[in-house]
Amino acid sequence: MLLFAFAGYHQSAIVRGQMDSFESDTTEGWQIGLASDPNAPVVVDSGGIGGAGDGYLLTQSTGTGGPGSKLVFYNDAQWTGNYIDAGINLISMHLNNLDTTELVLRLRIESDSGGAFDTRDSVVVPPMSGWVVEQFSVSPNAWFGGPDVDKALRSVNRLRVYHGVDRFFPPSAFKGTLGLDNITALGGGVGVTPIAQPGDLEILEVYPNPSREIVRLEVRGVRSSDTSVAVHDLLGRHVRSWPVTGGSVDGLAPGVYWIRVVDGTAVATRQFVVGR
Ligand SMILES: [Ca+2]
Repeated sequence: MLLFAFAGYHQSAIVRGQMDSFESDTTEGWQIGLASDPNAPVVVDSGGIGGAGDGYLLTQSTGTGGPGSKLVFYNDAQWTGNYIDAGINLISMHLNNLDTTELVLRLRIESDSGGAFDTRDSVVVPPMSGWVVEQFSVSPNAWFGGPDVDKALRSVNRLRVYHGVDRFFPPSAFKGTLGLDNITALGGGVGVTPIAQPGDLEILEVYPNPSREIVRLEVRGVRSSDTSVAVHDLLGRHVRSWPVTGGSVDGLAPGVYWIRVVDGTAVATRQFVVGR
């Protein structure tokens, strides 16, 4: 499946549709900065949202003071770059709170030229949650900080994920254990205007939507002969492969799904609904 062909390969700047799935035995650049720290993120090769054999990223903090006391980790590789031009307005993650304290998660971007910003809204993950799917808005109005959010989003040097009850960084020491999987950069989310360049790969139409039998797609910007369409459920499971013109939803449970079109190195995603 083409999706896995990209696992383990990372460009140096963000691209719409990129996904960290932790199937390559590396943390895919997620770190806390100290290789010697006992609580640096690690990859667990089984027990992700897909169950046995599905790898995920495990992060921990002690809450006792000193290195590794706070649940804060970051990436300064494939999650850097220009979020505006890449058309990214959501970051989706599969999360599993493996401890007995509620997690209040936020994102932080740091830019050498635009300053540092934290997400206004947090994602709350209940104690011992099991795997859940959450999305962070990364649109310009999702952030507070300073001085220049547009400049920061165009030149992100570091993306952090952290537990912080208050909107202050760095957060307090905290004892937590969090699993993450399928960290995905999305554009064109519900209620958000997609930012597209003319000629970019884009799913223009999904119809009918909601769909019951056959879904037809209108895709703009296909340039290569190596194009695939995959359908995923909200848990990230691959449930269908279609030609670029669309396909059948026969047998799929009613609910929300993602369509992911891959054309060479370009990726476009869009949500649709399977009706009853
Ligand atoms: Ca995985």
